[in-house]
Amino acid sequence: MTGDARRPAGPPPAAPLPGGTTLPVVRGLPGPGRCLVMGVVNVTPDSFSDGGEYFTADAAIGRGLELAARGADIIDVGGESTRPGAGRISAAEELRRIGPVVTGLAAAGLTVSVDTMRAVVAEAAVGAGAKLVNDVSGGLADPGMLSLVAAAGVPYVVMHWRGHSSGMQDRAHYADVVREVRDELRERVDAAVAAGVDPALIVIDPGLGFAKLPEHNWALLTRLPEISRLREGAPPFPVLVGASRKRFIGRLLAAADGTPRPFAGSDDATVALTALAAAAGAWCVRVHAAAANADAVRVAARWRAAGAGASSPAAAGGDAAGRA
Ligand code: PMM
Repeated sequence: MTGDARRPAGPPPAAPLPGGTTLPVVRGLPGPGRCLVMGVVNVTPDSFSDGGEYFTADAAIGRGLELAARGADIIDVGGESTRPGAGRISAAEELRRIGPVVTGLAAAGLTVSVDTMRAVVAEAAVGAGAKLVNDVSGGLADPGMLSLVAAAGVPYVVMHWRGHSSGMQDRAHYADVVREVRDELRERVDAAVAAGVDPALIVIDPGLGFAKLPEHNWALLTRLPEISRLREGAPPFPVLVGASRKRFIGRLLAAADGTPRPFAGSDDATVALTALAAAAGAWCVRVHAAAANADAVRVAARWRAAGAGASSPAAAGGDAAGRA
């Protein structure tokens, strides 16, 4: 604690694991004692890596069920592409895309998250059964979002964001990216709490690829524990990491002539990043392919538990399916 009078009440309580490692548990969401896996369903014609693949409601619902069967704990449904340069769609179109998908997946008993910057879409999705609002703008895009989330009482992902996709890469200027992202996240968390959002329901996200160059993404990835502590000495907030299939991975794996690796070929590297992020204490990874990432978070949980001196599978987040 810093004694700062403006400091909000605090992030979610951390569940102690035998051996001393801890992971925050967010009320209303799964808490298996390991990093969670969020599977992505983009109901868009133009997303980064999977645009157009799941653009009908039936295809998107089928994809969500498939991701859950392969080990995703949460299914994140989005209707608006945020790839660099993307323009906006109307709220009506966004609702048309995601409404039946959220309803169908929630009715099937899955934990559904809605990926939206709009309060009206978040409200409809929560009404349809979504348990988490994932706002890549951290409440900046829609002035009604924070009060909506506060009233709904659902967990809220506050991502680091500097503006809409059409011009965001022009804002990728940092003197110290970790410090600036953390400072800007703290401002957004404070705004959310001031609007009535329970700090125990807040998850933070460094926003990989959003107003970030590859070197910024790598710096953020390697310093997740620092980012999670928005104030010196304060308890950490849960951190969500969305690295899956992003361009900085394709650039790392570029061919000899410099051609970036296509999205389809970057899933193995995503799994490597999942293991590293989860071992560093990430609360959740947002991924497009579930099975190998679900294995990776279990490896990381065991790694953390062993490093902390625990030896039992339970300490490593072994789950009911006996996968530990
Ligand atoms: N990335 C995308 C979309 N939504 N949400 C969060 N919380 N974090 C992210 O990094 C994130 C996100 C863009 O990726 P996609 O178009 O490949 O799904």
